Amino acid sequence: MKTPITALTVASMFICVATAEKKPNILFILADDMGYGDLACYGNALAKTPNIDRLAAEGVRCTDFYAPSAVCSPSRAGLLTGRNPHRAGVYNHLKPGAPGKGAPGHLRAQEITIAEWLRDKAGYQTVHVGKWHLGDLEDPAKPAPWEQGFEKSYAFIHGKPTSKDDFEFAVYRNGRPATPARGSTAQLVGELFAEWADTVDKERPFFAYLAPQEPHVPLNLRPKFLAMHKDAGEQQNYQADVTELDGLIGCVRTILKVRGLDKNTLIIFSSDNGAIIRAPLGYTGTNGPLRGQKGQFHDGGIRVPGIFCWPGVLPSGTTCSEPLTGLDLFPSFCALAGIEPPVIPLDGENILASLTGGKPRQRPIFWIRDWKEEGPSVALRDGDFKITAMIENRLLTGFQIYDLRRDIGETGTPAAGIGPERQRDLENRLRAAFDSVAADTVIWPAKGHAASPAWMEQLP
Ligand SMILES: [Ca+2]
Repeated sequence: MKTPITALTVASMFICVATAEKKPNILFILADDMGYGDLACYGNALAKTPNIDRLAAEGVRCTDFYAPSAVCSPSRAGLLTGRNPHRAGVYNHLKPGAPGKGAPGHLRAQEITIAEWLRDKAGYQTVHVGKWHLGDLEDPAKPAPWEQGFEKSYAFIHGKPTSKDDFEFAVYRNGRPATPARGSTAQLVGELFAEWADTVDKERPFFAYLAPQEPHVPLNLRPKFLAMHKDAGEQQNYQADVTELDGLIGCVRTILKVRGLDKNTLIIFSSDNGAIIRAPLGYTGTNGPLRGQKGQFHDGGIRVPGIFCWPGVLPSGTTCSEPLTGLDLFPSFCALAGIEPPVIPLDGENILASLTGGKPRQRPIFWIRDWKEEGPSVALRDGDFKITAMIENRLLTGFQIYDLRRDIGETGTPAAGIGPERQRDLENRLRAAFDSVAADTVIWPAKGHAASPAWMEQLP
């Protein structure tokens, strides 16, 4: 599968970008709770995911791609801002509620999203379709996608099942109030994206952010997809959902092709966090060889599929093993659009050259996990190593170091032999990353769920 990377490959990519008559279109598809091992192209023998596999076969499949957080809301805040989610004031999953009653945290109006930056600095058309989860859509005090740089937004709230294979939705087409819709989220995202694509101005580049909710529970139980997985045992329901999501990727590529929008278009596919694997609760996602699951700092919570497909520009059928993160999308998209990123603390880097092995990512990747119940903790990936620690009274304790190249499953104390110097170096890098983000963390004036970081509440 691995194709040798040559300097020519990297050089030609930049020449293509630099000489493109038009800035490239960017289409970002984000699955919800999809695990590292859920796709055929990531080793799942039961998965039927031909469209995503084709995306990987025609592009770069990343083996060490990380979500900005182990749960939805902070991950999405990081993906859209290029900043550690704490800098953007989103520490944890945001609970909805009536206006004024939900979690006080949200993506603040003053945060710069990649959508508004591409729209304002590079003239992009911007569209969002699907889940938002960065502030209650019902609450006018919290900026909605159409107030965060998306010229067009079809945001929805996933409601109750109306039948075994049908769900009801409230869809906010470019604003409030919402209108009802039914189906699966993959189906709905496809239909709404097609509706938008009919209105697209072909003279302007576009940035599209599609956020279906498969394979997050509740799972769709559509007979057609269940029948395709009748031999999958306890994975039947889950893999049926994954296959339905896979159909959306095929549908979206057809929509682009039919309308002549497929050329000069980079497609990125990823997930907001790892899979839940607690089979007794009916979830049968898999994180492949990784330890742990959604919500955790073992790689099963944060390492996710990451595919970059741009035929003719990025090499096809290659893998990239450089540690990369969704925080990198913002600065990378800026480079593609030929603009500078905003002069604010960004935690992402332009990884276009890293995708083809041309240049390693420079800084370590850092996460804060802010669950009060289990105690706040931090993690950092630096080269082959990952270091984790608990936060107690704002000090880091209980360091664990893993050598992920030799021990992908984080099975024990594999970093034995690392040497005291490298160990101290990793601890210092972890402290420095924590101090940088802690000094820049947003605190909400209102109290309530996710109103302030758990590690800050430990202080007297
Ligand atoms: Ca999620």
